[in-house]
Amino acid sequence: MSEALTDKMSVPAVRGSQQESARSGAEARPGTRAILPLIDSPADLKRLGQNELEQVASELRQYIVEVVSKTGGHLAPSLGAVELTIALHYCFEAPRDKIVWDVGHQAYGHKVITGRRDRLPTIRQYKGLSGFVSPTESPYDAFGVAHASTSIAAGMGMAVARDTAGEDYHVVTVTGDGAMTGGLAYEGLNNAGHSGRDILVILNDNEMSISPNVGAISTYLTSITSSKYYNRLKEEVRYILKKVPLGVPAGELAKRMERSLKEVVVPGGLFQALGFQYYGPIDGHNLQELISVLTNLKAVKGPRLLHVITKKGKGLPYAEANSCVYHGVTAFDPASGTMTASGKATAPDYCKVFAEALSRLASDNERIVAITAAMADGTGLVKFGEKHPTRFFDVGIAEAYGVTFAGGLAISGMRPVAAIYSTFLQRAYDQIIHDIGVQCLPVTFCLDRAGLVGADGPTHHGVFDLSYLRAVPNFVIAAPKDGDELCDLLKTAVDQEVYPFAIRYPKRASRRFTPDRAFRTLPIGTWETLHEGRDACLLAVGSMVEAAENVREELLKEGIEVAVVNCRFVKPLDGTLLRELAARYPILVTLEENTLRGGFGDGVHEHLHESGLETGALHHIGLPDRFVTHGSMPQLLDEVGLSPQALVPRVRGIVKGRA
Ligand SMILES: Cc1ncc(C[n+]2csc(CCOP(=O)(O)OP(=O)(O)O)c2C)c(N)n1
Repeated sequence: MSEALTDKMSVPAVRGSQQESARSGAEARPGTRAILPLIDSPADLKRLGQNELEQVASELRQYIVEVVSKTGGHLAPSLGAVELTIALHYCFEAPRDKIVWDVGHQAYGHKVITGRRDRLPTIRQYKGLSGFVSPTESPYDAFGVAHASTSIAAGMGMAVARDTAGEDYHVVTVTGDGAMTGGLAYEGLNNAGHSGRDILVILNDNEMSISPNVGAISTYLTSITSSKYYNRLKEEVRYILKKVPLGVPAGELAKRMERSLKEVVVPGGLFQALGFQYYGPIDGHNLQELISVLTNLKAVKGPRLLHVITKKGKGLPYAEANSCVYHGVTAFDPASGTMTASGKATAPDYCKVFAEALSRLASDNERIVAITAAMADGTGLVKFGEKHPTRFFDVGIAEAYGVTFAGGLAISGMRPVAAIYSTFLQRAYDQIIHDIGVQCLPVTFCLDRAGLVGADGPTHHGVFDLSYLRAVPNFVIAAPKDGDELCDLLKTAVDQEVYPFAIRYPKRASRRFTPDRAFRTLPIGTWETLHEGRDACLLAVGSMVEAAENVREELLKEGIEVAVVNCRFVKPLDGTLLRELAARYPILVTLEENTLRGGFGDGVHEHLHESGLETGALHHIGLPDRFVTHGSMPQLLDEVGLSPQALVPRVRGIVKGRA
């Protein structure tokens, strides 16, 4: 432990677990020395007694609140996992033992315990800690994660590698009940259960995905937690723990705990049928119980699943009451929970425009249905669900299923609109090709968070969709320059019955949105010349139209005249206009917030080349062939050369022949 860090931490008042647990009596008394500043690694935890561990839990929770109230980030998931995090690091020997998080947004406590306490205030900031879990950041981060439902698959890979090498470390996954709605989790359970390998899956069940969890699995888990088994176990464990305090090695405690756990295995449970020994459910905020059970489960062999019940947002009354809102937050006032407004937008976000437009279109067309994969809030579809409950489907964290489900709806005459973030649609690539593209089904895909997303970083940037969709025959791909055009594109998409149709837009203000305006149908494959020019023509897609107009303004001051074309259809592109522009302008510059590999610029190049036209004067601006880090949008745009201050000299250089 570092002796230098013994000062009492100043932290806001947060309800700690010990207040729930009269037994522990561990509430830090005023004047008590803080312990968290002494925890530099899990080894430091192992030297603590029960009361001190309870105090660490309380301080950890307060520290997370203190930091996230300033930085923003994922709050409620991490607060819910505090005791579980401490118990895991107390019982297991990470990094030798592998603790594999799922999604990783609940791992702020894990970061603090594993030597990153002082850097937590840099979380999600440029060059700071990642908001998720990444082996490049720490050896304690066993596997990189941010998309859901991967933990069991990754853990199984580690278990097989361990067995192959004849080693003997533990593999423990921490998998949320939301993550359990993803098919990949079941592929993992299926494989692990059959293999008989030693793996411990901890099901962190807080009954919440981001929104309340959905589907039969969620109902099944609730039926377990409300069953007599849970209550019996609770009583039994409490009884044993009362009699045998923590710290007693093996012996009586171990024997009695094991007997109790075996007795409460849910008969015929789903997990048992999949080859897992099921244990629990247990209270995920009772440290003593967690530590006792985990200690005992270390000695059990084979695939085991421990069902742990936690409360998302634990300790902060407003976050507990509204964990959906406090799942991910901007900076907020810790006393009241009031979040700081993130700037004054002149127009509503694209996601809000999309939701309003879809509701309007659905009122006129009963065949329109909306699909989300556990992102009802993020995609703006909550209101749609309230207005059209029978035409709204939250399929859980199941993007692949959602896409094929949309295919089934479309082939049966419905007009499905699947609203899925660009980054999460990557999960469904085979479904996009096999179930939608090949059959040319008129499914509308609305890809929110297209382009760079800022603080969530490389796992979440939506910068591949133009490339991965452009490769699929039959797809129409479009990107609006503003909110009004998003409405028009959406109308165009749902009114036609011929093609799969993808519309991508960023998480940003929509520039212009005119409520109650009549939507227009746009001719598919047409571009729009916004400004004529002389020296060059900027071919801009979506978010880059505004950037191109800004470049034009700036360069006009220097006597350089660049045209700006809104290339709202990336596929099919406007071949007639493109060939005309290629003949008219000495320089063409494509601009896109997508990787340059296989993106819009490549499409323009292919078209000119296939038309037998010269491509020498064609330049591309877009994202580089590397994963872009996390940070604020201005920082990231600057880093990749797409910020206004970077674009102006880049285009000037191209026009003047210096690029
Ligand atoms: C493939 C994928 N789709 C959607 C998301 C967005 N997402 C982030 S966290 C989350 C909910 C996860 O719920 P759970 O696993 O229960 O963890 P909890 O937040 O409740 O701790 C969702 C849907 C994601 N990370 N990955």
